[in-house]
Amino acid sequence: MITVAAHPYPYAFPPGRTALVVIDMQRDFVEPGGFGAALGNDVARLQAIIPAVAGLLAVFRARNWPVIHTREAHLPDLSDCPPAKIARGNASPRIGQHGPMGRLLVRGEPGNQIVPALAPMDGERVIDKPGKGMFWATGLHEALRAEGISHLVFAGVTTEVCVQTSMREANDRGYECLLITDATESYFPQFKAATIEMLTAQGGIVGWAAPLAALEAAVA
Ligand code: TIU
Repeated sequence: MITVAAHPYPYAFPPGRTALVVIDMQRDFVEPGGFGAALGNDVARLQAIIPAVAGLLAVFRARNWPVIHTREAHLPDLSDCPPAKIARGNASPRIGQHGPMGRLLVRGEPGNQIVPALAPMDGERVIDKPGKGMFWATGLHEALRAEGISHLVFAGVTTEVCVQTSMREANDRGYECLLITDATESYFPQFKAATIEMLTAQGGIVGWAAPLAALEAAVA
């Protein structure tokens, strides 16, 4: 086991049974003209974590530990997108409509691709998920169980939406979860802080949190 200095207490993980999950570092959320911007958000905050996420990817890739990337993505006919989700937020443009990076949150569109600096490498799993959580309608739990994965390290955006939902889904399925605090971000700094506090309160009710440096020190 490798032990990371984490909050609320040290996080121990077994190499080989631990995967990195990078949530939704796609142009739709991180670049101007995407879905995040269409909802009225300033995307600059999210761009700032790209170097930390790259550093986290480097830790896992250097050791050939499994890496999973997710994208929030719908089928071109939107048959996997509930009408309530399309209507929500009164965004302009909406999910499925055209923006400067193609149709918003639609599989295969330029805006749906992971930012080039964090592009998936051969052999890394890429999950297109129709929901905020990574287990809803993806089959991912069955795949991870078959591979013996028991621990998940989380990064990506946004902290309180897709990252938190995925970490809660993972916790309910029995995974031991660590969130890397400088490799996740929200459009709202207060929501990021509150999310980390909520996930780790009550003795780590959902999981642990630690900065990238703590993980790097633990694996060195
Ligand atoms: N709006 C927002 O904060 N997030 C999302 O819609 N999706 C993800 O977090 N990926």
